[in-house]
Amino acid sequence: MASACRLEKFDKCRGIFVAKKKGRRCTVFSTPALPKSGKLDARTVIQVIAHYLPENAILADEAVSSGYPYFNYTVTCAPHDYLNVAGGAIGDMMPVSTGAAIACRDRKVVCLEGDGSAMYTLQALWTQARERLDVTTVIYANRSYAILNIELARLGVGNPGLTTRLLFDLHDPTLDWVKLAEGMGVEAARAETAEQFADLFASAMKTRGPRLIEAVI
Ligand SMILES: Cc1ncc(C[n+]2csc(CCOP(=O)(O)OP(=O)(O)O)c2C)c(N)n1
Ligand SMILES: [Mg+2]
Repeated sequence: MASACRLEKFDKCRGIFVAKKKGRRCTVFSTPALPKSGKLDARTVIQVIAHYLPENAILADEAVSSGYPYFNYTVTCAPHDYLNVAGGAIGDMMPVSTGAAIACRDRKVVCLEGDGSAMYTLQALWTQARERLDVTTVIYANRSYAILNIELARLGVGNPGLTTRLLFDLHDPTLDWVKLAEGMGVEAARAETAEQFADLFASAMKTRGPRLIEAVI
């Protein structure tokens, strides 16, 4: 923090410090901690992202059922813009990230993408490679349309049959996101632990250009 900045109070509601700099009110952001556990899940993915996200990044969120921890874990992270899917739509955020990176060439774009949603618009990766766009895509590879199982439970379907369960399953064959991305000219790698994901994400934030990380959760 610059010496001219004087701390006033901690805003518990927003999780940020409020300070005064040259007589004007400003906020002070603190880098969120990295996760302690080696397990990779929706929570540890966003903890890593919140830790390394650079200031002024654009974060496009189509993490679907994995998206809920974003709001808890990013309150104190570097200020950024947040784009979210309009209700009921699917597959928006890979093209939205591509457009954001074209519009704002000097800003890092991070796309949080469910594996099922990604299948609707994965050709955006080819455009990102062709245009050398600075987009890091994180695929939440839960091998499922997980949200639809949640919706089914909300409808009171306690024990769906095998045929119904298979409709929401994305195994057999398992999608290989590393190969899919590499096949379109985008550098890619797979993470199965929080440490692996942290290394890959940190490296993606340090370098420019399209990257994809398949986070197996
Ligand atoms: C055109 C269209 N088809 C189907 C749906 C229904 N739908 C909503 S979310 C979703 C699956 C999302 O799967 P994924 O991106 O893997 O996220 P997860 O549920 O696993 O978190 C589907 C099929 C939709 N919204 N729009
Ligand atoms: Mg999924």
